[in-house]
Amino acid sequence: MPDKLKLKSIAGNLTAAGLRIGIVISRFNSFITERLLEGVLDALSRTGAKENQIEIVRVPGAFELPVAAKKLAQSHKPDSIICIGCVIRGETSHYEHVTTEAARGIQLAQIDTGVPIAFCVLTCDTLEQAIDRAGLKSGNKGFEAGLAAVEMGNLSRQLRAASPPHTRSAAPAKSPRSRRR
Ligand code: INI
Repeated sequence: MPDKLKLKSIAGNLTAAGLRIGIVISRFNSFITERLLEGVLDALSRTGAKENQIEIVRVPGAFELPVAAKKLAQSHKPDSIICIGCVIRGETSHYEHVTTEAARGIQLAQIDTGVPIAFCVLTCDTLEQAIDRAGLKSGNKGFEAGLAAVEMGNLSRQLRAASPPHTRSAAPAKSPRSRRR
């Protein structure tokens, strides 16, 4: 990279102070989703969130996560949302439909509303895999999603506030009159 370019980059920090966070959690496989919720809340409290900054919405299954997340984003306008679910592969093709539509719907909801939505939906072949990812062997995926939500909430705030690069200048521009002299 040439020495003379001093490029500014923007990244969200991991401080939850002042952020409003929504959580949408599915009751299906609640044995797993409640553990993921514990991981999310751990990340939020370690980054400084207080109870009055967090709102929890419950839905029947992962298939219902997108519509609830979208409505929450539109009505309460949180800084970010975390969708929590767990889909375990069964004998039928139901699994494929639920996982595909949950992922697609959550992506559409965040693109349509502009509110970042962390994807904390486990898609597993077995219950054992789900247990591992909800805090046993592979850490708690809820914790990762909580951190992502805090980072993206802060990034969104900064992007809303930041002026685009071409409007910034290192030194104030001289007026045409003073340049003529
Ligand atoms: N919902 C889940 O969240 N996880 C699953 O594993 C699951 N399976 O396997 O069926 C599941 N199904 C329910 C679905 O999300 C809807 O709630 C239901 O189809 C009603 O719309």
